[in-house]
Amino acid sequence: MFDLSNYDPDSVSNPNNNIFGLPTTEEDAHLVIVPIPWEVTVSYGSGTARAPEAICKASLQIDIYDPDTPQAWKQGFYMRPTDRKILMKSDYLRKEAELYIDYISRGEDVSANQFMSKTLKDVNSGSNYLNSWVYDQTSALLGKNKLVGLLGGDHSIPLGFYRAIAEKHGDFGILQIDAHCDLREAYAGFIYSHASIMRNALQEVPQIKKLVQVGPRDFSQNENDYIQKSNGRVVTYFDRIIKNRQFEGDTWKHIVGEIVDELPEKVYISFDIDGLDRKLCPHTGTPVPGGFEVEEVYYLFRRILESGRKFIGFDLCEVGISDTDWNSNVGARVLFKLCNLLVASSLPQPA
Ligand SMILES: [Mn+2]
Repeated sequence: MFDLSNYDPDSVSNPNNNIFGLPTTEEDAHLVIVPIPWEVTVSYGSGTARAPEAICKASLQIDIYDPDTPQAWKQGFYMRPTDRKILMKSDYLRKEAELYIDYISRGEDVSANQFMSKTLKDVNSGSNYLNSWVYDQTSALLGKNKLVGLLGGDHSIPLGFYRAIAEKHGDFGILQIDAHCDLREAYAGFIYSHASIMRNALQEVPQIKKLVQVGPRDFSQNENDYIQKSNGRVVTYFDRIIKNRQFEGDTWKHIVGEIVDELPEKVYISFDIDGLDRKLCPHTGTPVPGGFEVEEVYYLFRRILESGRKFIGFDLCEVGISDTDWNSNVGARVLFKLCNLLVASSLPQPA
């Protein structure tokens, strides 16, 4: 078991330590964070593939104390080093994808161009490779009874993890915090686009019985129709509906009660950082005005935990990078909260 008898959380962080400055090894840790440095299909700003390293650096500054779950960190959190092969593959394919997006944005016909047809094929097979890689990594960790969280990268990354979680846990629900619905079909021809993650998840992972989306404020008619036709499998709390209810005097407490009631017993959190107000994620891939403060989302998480539901895994995606470390600073704090929740939820008594 992880021995923290000599660890003083109030001391200055040793930069050689792991995430949050903890002296943890993978073997010791109850929870393992797998960084996924991947952003091949991004349609706007780039940089998220390098977020895990920036977040790890920023995480050394965090105070190891969460009043909601004060004992949880003692279970040990560990983040694996970034896989350079995956990062290089992402960099290469992203360049190809950029040329392709530029080509189709001019209204050109892909099937008429051999080079572009090959590019599209390469990107899609690269995404397939990534999905299998994520599945292999995460199912091996789950097999060792580790708790697992993913750190992106763009929002296309968790599909392989959803498959692994489904095999381990059976039926579950996803709570998605996001400015977007991510229910598009093959955005720009990319089957496994960041804008399609939930569409693909619902299609390929039947154990996902419910998708509860909180915060979308930039979505298409098609996505809206898809939600309406989902027979309640997808329930969306749009930003404007939440805000309108609050303007009319409804409380966040009341709305959160409804959201919690929609969730099944086992809850997976898919946290796209752009669900927050942009001031908290200025360099995220696809920023949108509106969104939440962190405390509003933490309150929702707390209520889910108090309801007796169980968190089974998470991904945190779309955190940007910049010269100032503000994006990664917020990202590190959200990551710490997610780690604490997942561990607390796995203990017999709330930690
Ligand atoms: Mn998203």
